[in-house]
Amino acid sequence: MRNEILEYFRKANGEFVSGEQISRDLGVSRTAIWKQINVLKSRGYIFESSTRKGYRLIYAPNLLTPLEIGSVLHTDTFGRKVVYFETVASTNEEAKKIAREGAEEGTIVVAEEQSSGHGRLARGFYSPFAKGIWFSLILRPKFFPMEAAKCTLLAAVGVCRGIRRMGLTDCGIKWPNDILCHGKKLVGILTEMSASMEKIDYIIMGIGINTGAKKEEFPEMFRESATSFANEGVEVSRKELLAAVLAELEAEYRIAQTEGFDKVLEDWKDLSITIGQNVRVIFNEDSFTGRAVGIDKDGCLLVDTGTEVTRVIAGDVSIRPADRPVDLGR
Ligand code: BT5
Repeated sequence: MRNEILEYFRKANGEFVSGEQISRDLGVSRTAIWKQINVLKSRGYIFESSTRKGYRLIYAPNLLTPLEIGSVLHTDTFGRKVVYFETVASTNEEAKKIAREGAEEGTIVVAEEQSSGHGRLARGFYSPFAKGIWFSLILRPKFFPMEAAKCTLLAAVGVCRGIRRMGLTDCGIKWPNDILCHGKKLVGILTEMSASMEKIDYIIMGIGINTGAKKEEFPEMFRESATSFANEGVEVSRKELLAAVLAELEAEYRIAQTEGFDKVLEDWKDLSITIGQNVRVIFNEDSFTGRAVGIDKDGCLLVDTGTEVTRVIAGDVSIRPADRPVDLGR
């Protein structure tokens, strides 16, 4: 009911709405409405009230509460269930916990801030309060575990499309699943899975999108290699961005579930900034250079070294433009 009440106020566009009118339309008592408005107030919403005219919404907080997300969401299942934290160690860890307890597909864990957000190989992921979208999506796909790696590519396609829709049209995917804008990292994605030999139990898609952090706020270690919507000069509503990303992810996931991954791989190539680039592939202490010429049906990067085409499997390797020194941030 709280969502419906909020919807009322949103439609009223800052004008007064009478409590009597809402209670009539929603078929609940005025006391019930009053109680819900008090809950909203306790969560940071500010109302002006007038005995004659009713209530007027003056301020809605810029947070990713289930209420706020619900008010702009246009998906069937993704994001319909939200587990919300103001602060949490890592949304991926929480998502794993609830997935083990049976949380259903499409559930998301969202936090305003992560104290131990992480990437691959236990690398940290900077996730300051309300300056980005830090969330994890739980999936229970029907395809085989060997297909799961391609979910990483699927995630990048959905996120990249959602971001472009919200105005950052210059972003693209760096293989396998970082999203860059003007050569700098805007998004990190960490996909984790629990599966037996023949069946996937769950997949967690952990996604971090920088929205509000300015260059000087990023930790020095990757200040030069990170970016955000704010840095790129694009103002964005976090909840609208999350809704757009979830809608694109849901659409792409549906295609993968019904038709397989061919279309996803095509979409990935269309959004890729890696293909056609001269890259350096780095694993452990070793590296080689070549031209990224495509990805194969398993999502592996194909790198033409001049003498052969090498198939690079995502995991512990990292790639960067071939002309960049090796010790720069990823
Ligand atoms: C990633 O790892 O980029 C995947 C990050 C996934 C984060 C999400 S947020 C929600 C969910 N909960 C989690 O705990 N994780 C997921 P990797 O490819 O290993 O890159 C990590 C590297 O990116 C770091 O070593 C830094 O150099 C850089 N980095 C850290 N924070 C960043 C940020 N906010 N923006 C851009 N670069 C960052």
